[in-house]
Amino acid sequence: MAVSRRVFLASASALAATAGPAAPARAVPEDPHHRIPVSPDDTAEDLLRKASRVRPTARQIAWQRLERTAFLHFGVNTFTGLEWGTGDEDPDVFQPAGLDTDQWARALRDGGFELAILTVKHHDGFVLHPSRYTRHTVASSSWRDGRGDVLRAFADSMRRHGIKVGVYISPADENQYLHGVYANGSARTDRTIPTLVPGDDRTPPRFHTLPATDYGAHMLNQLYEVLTEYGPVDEVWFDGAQGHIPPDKVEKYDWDSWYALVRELAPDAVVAVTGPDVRWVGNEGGLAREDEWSVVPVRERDHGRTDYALPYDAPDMGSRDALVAARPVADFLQWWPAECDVSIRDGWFYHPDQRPKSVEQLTDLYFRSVGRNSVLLLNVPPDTDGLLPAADVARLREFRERIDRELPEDLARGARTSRTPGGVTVDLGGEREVDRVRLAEDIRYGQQVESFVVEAYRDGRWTEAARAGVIGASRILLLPEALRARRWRVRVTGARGGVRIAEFGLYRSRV
Ligand code: FUL
Repeated sequence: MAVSRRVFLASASALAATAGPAAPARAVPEDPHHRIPVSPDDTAEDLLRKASRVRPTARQIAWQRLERTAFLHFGVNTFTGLEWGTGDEDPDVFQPAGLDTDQWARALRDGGFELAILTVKHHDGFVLHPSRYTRHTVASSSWRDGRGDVLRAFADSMRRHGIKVGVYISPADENQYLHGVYANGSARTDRTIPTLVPGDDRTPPRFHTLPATDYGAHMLNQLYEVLTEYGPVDEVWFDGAQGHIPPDKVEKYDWDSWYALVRELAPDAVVAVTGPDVRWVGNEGGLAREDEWSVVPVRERDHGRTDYALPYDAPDMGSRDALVAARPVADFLQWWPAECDVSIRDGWFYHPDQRPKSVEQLTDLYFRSVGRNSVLLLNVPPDTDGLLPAADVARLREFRERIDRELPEDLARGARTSRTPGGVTVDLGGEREVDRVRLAEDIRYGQQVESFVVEAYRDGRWTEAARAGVIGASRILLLPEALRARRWRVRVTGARGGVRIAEFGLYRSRV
């Protein structure tokens, strides 16, 4: 696998987790370096100094190393053909007769994926496990006589195949709207989680008291089920959508309470997208910016929600200019690395008339996400049989094989390496042809590099091979043509603070 092949010059060992007690709910307890307060009075130099001091949490470091992660959109929409359901579907439409989550896991493993996120609940409110808190679930379908549990099968299969488990739990819930729970205008009051129901035989080690609306409590109870009954979870993915409810209705999400419960029950999980740990890159095409910063200016909104200080799709999220542009509105500079979500097909859910993207398209997406300091989140939707379609399975394997050929053996592995304050030089011991360069900063010390050049020693002098901006956790450069040289170096030409290069890999592609 590409991840294990990567050579780190300084290994990024795990830091201690920083989870805190869940109750009472409050803004997410974090390492003080995860985000640093800023004010409109800060000078440009103050902002730069603070940006240089921001650090990732242990769970973010682990997440940024995953490289390739997968999304599985699966639910009633798979059977109705919709992308957004209505909440009043007949649960009996859900009939994945041939469900085989081991087939999903094998295909994802073969595609080089390290984590997979299942839509446990999409905006329609249909839940893929037999929840105690709604009847819009697999248990109301005649599939497997109402005893089916897709979340259980998914989580077990992924772990059996060494893939980490993530859950998508839509905050928007059309079904709960129809039942008068979602957006019902109820007050935010203290709730006891889990809320036991008649016949409930759970004996929780402790109950959590968290402020929430009626619907907020419903979400908390669902989170409690998912995070206590299905083993360890490594990513909780919250969308920000409100669903198709009348414009005068709104559910003000209890983000602080939801985050506090996740931290308590799944301390290693990153909370993604509408969450403090992982930032949506700003498009659903899987494309990161050329210079993608993990340290970005943010605002804190609505019960602790991390929000962009600049527009979510601003072309520049974190340069010196961006820090200054955000100054009037920013509350913090935060470690908020980008995740690039995109579907292998046009839709998020399976539609028989759609086809998977080509290997060339997927490879291009890889270089524009993983190659640009981001994590790729590729959606591969299961079909109405409950299987990943054969064409997609084949495409995933071809994709992984192609990346293996794009970045085969690292020629710099084991090479003589010398370090200077401004860079790293490697001596390959003999002339080698190189056309791909992979770099990483040791992000335990933040993201510092603003510009750098890669040079090859040719004809008695250092010659520029490539020039770029940020590095971060992962930067891959494609050289316009293969160059032959014995000595190679990376020279940092602009930085915010002390730079530690963790990886300087040199490759000759075989494509
Ligand atoms: C969006 C949702 O509305 C889509 O249906 C999909 O789940 C995507 C990943 O996030 O905001």
